[in-house]
Formats: sequence, structure tokens, C-alpha cells
Amino acid sequence: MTVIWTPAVAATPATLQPATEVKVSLGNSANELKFFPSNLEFVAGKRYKLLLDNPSSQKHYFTAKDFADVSWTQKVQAGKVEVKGAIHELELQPGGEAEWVFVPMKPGTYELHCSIKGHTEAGMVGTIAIARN
Ligand SMILES: [Cu+2]
Repeated sequence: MTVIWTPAVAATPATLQPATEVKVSLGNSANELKFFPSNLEFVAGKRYKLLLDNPSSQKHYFTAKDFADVSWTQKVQAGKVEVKGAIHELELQPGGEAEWVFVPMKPGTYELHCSIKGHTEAGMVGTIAIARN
């Protein structure tokens, strides 16, 4: 049997939808090696603005390659720099902030981790679920 995946196409172009803001912190002021929250949920075809910050005193990464591969990135903004194109991970320095505007496309559950040596092992992991529209 062949399963053909068809993306859910909204009647309104995704770029014209207001973006739903979702905040995620990489670590915290106590330097716990976690994402807050660590389990994220999105709906396919909707537009989101992920607001990332790093309130800890060490560098972290938001690495979600498989999720990024099934999402359409409109832009990433960090400080005054705007990046367009494929994004697989974002590096946040202590006190850093970044915004990622995207539309998740393919339903499923994808992994999230911090790729700094030892952080994944310490529990700096999470999941990103994309629900069917
Ligand atoms: Cu980390």
C-alpha cells in the first residue's frame, strides 16, 4: 500500500495568519539542563512565532532537525539579524533571545535536544508534536 501524504492547506495563506506566540526557555537561572517547557505542541498549517530565550549562564542549542525538515521557516530573528532558509538548530548565548517564525507541516512527533556536549545526556531533551489540522 502506498501512503501519500498531503499537507493540510489552509484557506488563508499561512503567511497572512497571525502567528501564535510560544515561549521556550533554554535552561534557567539555576542552570538546570532542561527546556522549559520541554514538550511542545503545534497544529499543522498554522503559523507560529517561537520566542526562545536563555536565562542561564551557559550556552545552549535548540536542535530539532527532523522537526525543522517538516516545517516551513519564514524567518529567524536574533538581535538585529534576520535569517531566512533552512534552520536545523539555533545557538543561544547566555542571556540570548531569538524568534523563529514557522509553519509546521507534517503531523508527527519529533525530538528536540541541546547539542552541547553532555547536555542531552543530562536531560536537556524534549518533544515537538505536530497535530493534524
Ligand atoms: Cu544545553
